[in-house]
Amino acid sequence: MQKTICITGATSGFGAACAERFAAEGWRLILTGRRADRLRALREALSTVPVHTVELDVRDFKAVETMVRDLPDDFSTIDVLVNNAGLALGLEGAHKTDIQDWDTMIDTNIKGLCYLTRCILPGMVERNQGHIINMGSIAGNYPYPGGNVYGATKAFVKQFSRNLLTDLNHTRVRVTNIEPGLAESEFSIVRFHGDKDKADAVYKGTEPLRPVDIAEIVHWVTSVPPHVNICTVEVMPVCQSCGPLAIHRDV
Ligand code: NDP
Ligand code: 8X3
Repeated sequence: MQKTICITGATSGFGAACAERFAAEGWRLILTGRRADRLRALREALSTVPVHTVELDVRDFKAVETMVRDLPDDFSTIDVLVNNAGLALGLEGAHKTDIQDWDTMIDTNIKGLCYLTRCILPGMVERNQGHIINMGSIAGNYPYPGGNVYGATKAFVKQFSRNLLTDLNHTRVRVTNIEPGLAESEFSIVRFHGDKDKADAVYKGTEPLRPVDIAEIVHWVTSVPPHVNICTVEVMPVCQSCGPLAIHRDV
């Protein structure tokens, strides 16, 4: 039976790579994002499988509800939801940051992820089958200067994923939190509000993770036997590690 995957934030980076990866396996795709031109291009590029695209801002609960309610029959049984849409904005200290950036990250990375989950999960529970894959981050595990609210949203994703597993313990629905480290996509361009030079500097002299690496992991967690739940995958490029604790000395 052809399976159906719903991927949020499919218009770029990890989401687009996941769409390609699952298309190659013959899955039915529900692809969402705000950029209509990118969705159109995906539909054309992935025409070997059935693709349903929805222009969707995950921060809009009513739109999320409508999307799920109005899915064409062929796409209405979602086997896997990849809660991938998300972003970091800014790298300022908490005393300088733009409050709107904080609001946008909270609304997208936390509330948007909750909205999709809340609307799609009932069908999975009813069918006693499904998989929610959340895109967390190492930023939810390790603090770094300027990571303030972004890292905190990803810490939310970690605990939400764990709590979901307890709610779903009586079902066969699986939940996975994937926590990537440094990965090159449009992530840093977005973080630095379109400053491409600043974004490029993040990856200079490194061999970062690529979106295809993450797509491979997303595919792997779905492909283990149904009684196995990969709860968390933390993944960094070889060139990255955790830093030592910092001590400021007044000397
Ligand atoms: P990209 O910027 O390349 O992709 C982000 C995607 O999210 C885009 O498709 C964008 O689509 C979508 N998106 C953003 N805001 C919204 C919104 N309000 N509604 C709907 N879609 C939205 O970044 P990545 O692929 O790297 O990031 C994907 C996820 O991975 C994010 O959650 C990010 O936090 C996480 N992550 C990234 C890491 C990295 O280093 N790159 C590391 C760890 C985690 P559109 O603009 O068309 O709406
Ligand atoms: C993205 C990784 O280190 O830029 O979540 O926060 S990091």
